[in-house]
Amino acid sequence: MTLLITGGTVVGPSGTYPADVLVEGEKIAALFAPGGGPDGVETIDATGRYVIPGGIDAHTHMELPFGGTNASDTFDTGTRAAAFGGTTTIIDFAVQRTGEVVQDGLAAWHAKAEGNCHVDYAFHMILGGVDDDSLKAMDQLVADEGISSFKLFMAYPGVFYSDDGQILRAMQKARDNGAMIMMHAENGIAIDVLVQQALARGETDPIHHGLTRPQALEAEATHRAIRLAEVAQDCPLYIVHLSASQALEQVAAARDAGRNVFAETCPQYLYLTLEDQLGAPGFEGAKWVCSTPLRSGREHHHRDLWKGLRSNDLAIVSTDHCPFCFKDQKELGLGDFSKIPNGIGGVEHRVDLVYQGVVDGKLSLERWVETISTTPARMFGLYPRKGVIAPGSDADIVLYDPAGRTRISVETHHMNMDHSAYEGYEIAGKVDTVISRGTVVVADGAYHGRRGHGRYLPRSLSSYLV
Ligand code: DUC
Ligand code: ZN
Ligand code: ZN
Repeated sequence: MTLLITGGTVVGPSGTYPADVLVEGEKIAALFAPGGGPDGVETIDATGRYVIPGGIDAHTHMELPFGGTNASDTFDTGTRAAAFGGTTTIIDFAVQRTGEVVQDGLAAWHAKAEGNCHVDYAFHMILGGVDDDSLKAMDQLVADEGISSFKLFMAYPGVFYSDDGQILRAMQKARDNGAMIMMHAENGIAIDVLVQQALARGETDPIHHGLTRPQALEAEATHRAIRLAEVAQDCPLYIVHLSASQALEQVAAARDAGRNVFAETCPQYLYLTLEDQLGAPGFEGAKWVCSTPLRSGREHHHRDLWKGLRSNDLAIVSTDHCPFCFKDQKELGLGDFSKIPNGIGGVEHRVDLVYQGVVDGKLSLERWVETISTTPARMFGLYPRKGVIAPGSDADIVLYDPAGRTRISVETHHMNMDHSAYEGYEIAGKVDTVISRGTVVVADGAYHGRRGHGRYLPRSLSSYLV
């Protein structure tokens, strides 16, 4: 099918300019000066809209078994919600549990996703146990499976935790095979001591989840990860869900020193706070229990994170989409905050929430597109197939209406959650039309996509490495 998108303003890494975009089949075929495209083809009028590459959410957890339950979005419900929000690619985390064969964990993730996704998907691999076998498996996944990034945890002892020796070995392997090490940087051993002490004092409310995970323990782990990567001869390192000013200082210092260190943040750390959300009365705050935790609004985390996005010390905004319903799931932690499943759902709202930063004068239009699409594609080996409006790229295209408005609510969202972390938020801007590999999947607020349209994307190495 041939489709011409006319009258819009293309936004991408090379700037913002009026252009008509020709789509042939699943690919972008050409860009024309306005009015320069062929006649007699199906046309979408994008007048007054931004034409941007489909969003890439580089951090999701569909169906993750965690905290005694499973994340409530399946690949079906979660990728459909992603499409509604202008995200046309997700990179989810396949899981190797401690004692499990890495390839078995990956096969289980393929089985969950295959035939169920509405948009394209790729995988990172969580290593829950670093040993001789999993180190060997890293080479095989990079060479044969299109998986070029591995997540390790300095938190969650007894679940996903790796000690410093394991981390160093995985980093040395990544240095050799070109993979990216993604790090959950929180000192989980120290956090567990604080958690036990808080519970012994009778401090059981959700806010204590945040108070027992102080930013010093995120900054310390971030620093340690950076130094371990240095010992591993500057292994590429990507800090996930960075939430705190002091952790950002560590990343900025490493980047100033020319190191292969990158980081992402998430909308929850740009908008929500420990006091207002996690500290909501009664058990309500459980909705916002996630790790790393929301930070204090009395400090300057929001300001510093937006600045980090401008300066590229923070390269990407991902969601860490890990939804749990309040009823029966978050409620597992009634009377004990440490039993609340960790996670916030937001895959549907990232494109809008970061656009609000443009409206508020905190980010340029181009930086918006970079942080939600182009940089994730480059960081994780999907560029230029994804992340750019250019001939030869997949026709993953979002028409974004700056004059529209988005109101976020559980009443209207499409994620499989019984609450919204952003209930009542109003965004000046709106996802208007979403195209995934040449197929219109969302238009006029209605869904036209289908389960099974989304394909697995084998990835190459990061474009940011020399
Ligand atoms: N943090 C969360 O909040 N949920 C899933 C895993 C993680 O690291
Ligand atoms: Zn994590
Ligand atoms: Zn995560």
